[in-house]
Amino acid sequence: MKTLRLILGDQLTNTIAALDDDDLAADIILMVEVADETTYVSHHKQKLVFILSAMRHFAQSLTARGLTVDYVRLEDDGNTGSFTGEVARAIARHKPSRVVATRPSEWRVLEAMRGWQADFGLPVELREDNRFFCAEPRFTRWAAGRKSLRMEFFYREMRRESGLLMDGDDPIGGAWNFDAENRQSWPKNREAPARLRFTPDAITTDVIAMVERRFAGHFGTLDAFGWAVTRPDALRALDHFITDCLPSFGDYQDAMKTGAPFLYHAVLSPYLNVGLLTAREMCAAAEAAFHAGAAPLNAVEGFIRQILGWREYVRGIYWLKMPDYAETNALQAHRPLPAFFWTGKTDLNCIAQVVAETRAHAYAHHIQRLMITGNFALLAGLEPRQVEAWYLAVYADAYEWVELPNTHGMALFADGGVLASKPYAASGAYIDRMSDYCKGCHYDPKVKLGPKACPFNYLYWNFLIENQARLSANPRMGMPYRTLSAMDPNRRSAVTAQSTAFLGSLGSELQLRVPDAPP
Ligand code: FAD
Ligand code: DLZ
Ligand code: SF4
Repeated sequence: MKTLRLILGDQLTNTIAALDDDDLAADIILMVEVADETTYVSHHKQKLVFILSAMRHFAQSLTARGLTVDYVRLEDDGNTGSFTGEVARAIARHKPSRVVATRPSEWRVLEAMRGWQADFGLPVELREDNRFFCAEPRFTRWAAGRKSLRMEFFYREMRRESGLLMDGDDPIGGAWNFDAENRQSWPKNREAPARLRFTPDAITTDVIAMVERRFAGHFGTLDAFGWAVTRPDALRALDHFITDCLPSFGDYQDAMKTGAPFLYHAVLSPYLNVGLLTAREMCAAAEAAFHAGAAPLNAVEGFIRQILGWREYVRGIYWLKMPDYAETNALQAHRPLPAFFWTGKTDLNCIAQVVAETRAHAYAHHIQRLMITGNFALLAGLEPRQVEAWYLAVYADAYEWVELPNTHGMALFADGGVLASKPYAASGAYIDRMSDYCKGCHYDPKVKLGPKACPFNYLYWNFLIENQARLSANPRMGMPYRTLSAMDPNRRSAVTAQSTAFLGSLGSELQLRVPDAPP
């Protein structure tokens, strides 16, 4: 039976479910570059180059395995621009008896695929994505009947089921979580380690030229493109992280330093999310480093928790709650995204630094995303949909299944507390403690009101005032609301007045998006 096997751009794994059969000799493997995917948000240029080049290299590796690959490029004649259109054309070309695919990672693509069997008049088999520790039904079972879906409890079950860092039924080291040791700021004279980057080969160079030509108006630069685009290179990046960075990963996980975007972070999420690396092998490599005495428990547990805990958990929440999840706006935030999210032109130095690094690398680490841009968007009451479109566009690792819960739930509290027990709201003092950004800033994090006051300071109190009816009953917000109620009424009015003036001066989103057409 001749089968058409579809592999999407984030399914670049040799053992992907759609290829899981004994005899693939008569089959056609279909991979398609389509305008729908390259333009549903204004993807960072590096994200486009990374995905398209990784797809082309993956197709080459399948051909080298002796498989037949039908690869459609973005600029090929007749390209319809959609997955549905390209599968229809491939069916007409190859006349298969059935189509096999792995379930897509995003809701909008699954919605389109659900109609294929009827549209094409032949069997379409969608297989469970086997690259996650926790299959969707398993997460649904975990969530059933629970009042609160906190990550920590889910994580413990995943530890038990995977056996990672376990000593029989107990966690190695006697605790599930060593975060108390993981909150250090960056020491003054410490240098961040050099990171492995990869020189573009001929395939990547071709894609860079195409992206520069076709997506000139998209956010980001390609000057520093150094992402791995093959599995062997992604494995080298993993090896480098485990040896040179993992030992200090935990200690400085929350630190931020000007001009040093990566610190001891893995910088592996783009590879993991497209399938060049797997979650199991990343966790196993970290665990092996611990058992070999090469990395301490606080670092290894912290790293494994990000993948086995957070990553699996946000995916579970996404599929449990979509499509309604994306529609909520629990804090009724409606202000437009300021243009400086795209231009970086702002005198708030922390934001300017994070946007500049994002533009240069299509990367920012978790605390930059959560506590700088995310915190600002939360305090300023920016419209969730606009903020989410920004996060989905600008990071090389961004796919809705992982971006949306992190932005909508964790950063913006737009889900009303499904994911986080309280909003991650912080004033300038937090940013000053965890970074060196404030030293180069026009504003002063110690000043609360007036022209030199850090905007995060008055916006923090203004956020509490604006959301008093929605948040004051939250037991974890008791302390800030008690402080607010003790605030001098004149001071409270001054906070509101300065916040209103500041928010009124923000302006709105620049339209950077250009039509996906060659000049
Ligand atoms: P490290 O900090 O070194 O962590 C190791 C790995 O753990 C990562 O590679 C990643 O796969 C995983 N991980 C860590 N934190 C999370 C998390 N909260 N959710 C899921 N996986 C996690 N991550 C994405 O992969 N794609 C996104 O689109 C994305 N959007 C985000 C948006 C916001 C507002 C926030 C606050 C976080 C977002 N994250 C996203 C999570 C996290 O910031 C990135 O996974 C991380 O910064 C990737 O860099 P790294 O590989 O150096 O990670
Ligand atoms: C993100 C992306 C981009 C930019 N381009 C493509 C593409 O041309 N072809 C493709 O198969 N996948 C691409 N992707 C990844 C898809 O958006 C991703 O696989 C789906 O959203 C999964 O639901
Ligand atoms: Fe950001 Fe405020 Fe620090 Fe400036 S002073 S860098 S705005 S936190």
